[in-house]
Amino acid sequence: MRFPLVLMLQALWASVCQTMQHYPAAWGHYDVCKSQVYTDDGLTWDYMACQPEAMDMTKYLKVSVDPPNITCGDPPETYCALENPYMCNNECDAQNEDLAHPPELMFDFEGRNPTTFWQSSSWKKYPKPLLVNITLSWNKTVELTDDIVVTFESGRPEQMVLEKSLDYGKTWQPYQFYATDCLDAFTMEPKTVQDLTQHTLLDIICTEEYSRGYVWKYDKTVRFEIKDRFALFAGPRLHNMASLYGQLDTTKNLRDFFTITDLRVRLLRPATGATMVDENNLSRYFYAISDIKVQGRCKCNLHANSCVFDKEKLNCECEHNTTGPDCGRCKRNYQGRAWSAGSYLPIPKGTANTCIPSNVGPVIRPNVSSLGVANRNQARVCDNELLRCQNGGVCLNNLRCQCTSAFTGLLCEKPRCESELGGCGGPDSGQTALSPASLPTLLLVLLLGSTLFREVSYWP
Ligand SMILES: [Ca+2]
Repeated sequence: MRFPLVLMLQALWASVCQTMQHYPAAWGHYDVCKSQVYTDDGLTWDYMACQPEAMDMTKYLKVSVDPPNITCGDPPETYCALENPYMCNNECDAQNEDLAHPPELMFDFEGRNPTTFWQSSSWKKYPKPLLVNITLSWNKTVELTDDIVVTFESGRPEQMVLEKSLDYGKTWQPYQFYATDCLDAFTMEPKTVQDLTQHTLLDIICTEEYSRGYVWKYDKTVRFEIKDRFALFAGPRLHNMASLYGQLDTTKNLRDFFTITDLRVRLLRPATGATMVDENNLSRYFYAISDIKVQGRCKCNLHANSCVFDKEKLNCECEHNTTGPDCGRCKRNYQGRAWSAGSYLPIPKGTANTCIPSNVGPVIRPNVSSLGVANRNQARVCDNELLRCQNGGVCLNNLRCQCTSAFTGLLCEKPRCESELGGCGGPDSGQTALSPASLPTLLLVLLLGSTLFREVSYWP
């Protein structure tokens, strides 16, 4: 009875493997950190490079606006429409919830009508510049995966800079300059992202694309184009992510370019809609932003596939015996070799570069109080909750199964008597690889594999 079942499973496994070869993109997700595989030595863990899914990062940020009193409404103020200086009935009052425009309204759920937005005081101190910094802080390294999009409720500013920090706001670098006239504002030649090449991808440009006149009432967004930059390596529809991953892996500058801890929008000059500022109607000039989109993922150095928001902070749930907010170091007792980030290469599963025990072959001291206590970051051979040692075996410190006398193998899956008698082929024959006791585990492996079939909807 056993033989046909073995053949059937082998055929199933072969077809699963074959199918997966046709879906390399699904593997390119890097969404699994480890899986159990069956080798001649029994069940062992196979470790892979892994990363959390991309998500809406605006749910996890702290926003600050500087100068602090620049938000409108304290004292209450009225505004004129930019298009019509005689329509001055828009009111802002910080004390009245319906008329207040606090910074949080840049990150609330959009889709309601009318839109909700943050708004600055108007340009009452003209000709002194109306300067506002909006800083978004994650207190965590984040890798951007999609365009940053700022949607204005006012006219788009005539001059602004988007900046980034990689050291929690200590130092700042420009990401992109925006102006109606780049030469005049920043003495930079105007460019667009389409002018960039693989060799100039890291160049900081000034663009006039997003600052054109307020008359285009529906041109409300200012964009920092992440995907167009990815496309320089991955192709126009990002179909060749392997090429991008390969570049990210080998070029630290490129990786760092898309990595941030903070973003800062520096608003330098509001929309005026004309060459002259109308000094009699300064209530026309202000900034208002209804929405800011930032998509990204926690940077976990390819050592975690999830990131949790706990105590107001994002933290990677580190695997591969690593620890720290970015899985940036080896755990205690796992410093057998220097820490190293995981690698996207070779495509598609990458290299985990796990931390290994300080003393290879850790001394296991069975300790009654620690039996079955799961250390969630540790590489587990067995687990009393999920992957129970079989045939009466007991899991010791998640590191090995203590088998009863009749069984052997990593999970006590091999009948000892049969192997001694030569009846079940012995542990080295390979026949035991599909013994009935190991079938549930093989099915688990198949099940895990099948979860990787999901289609890629956007950059992973
Ligand atoms: Ca809003």
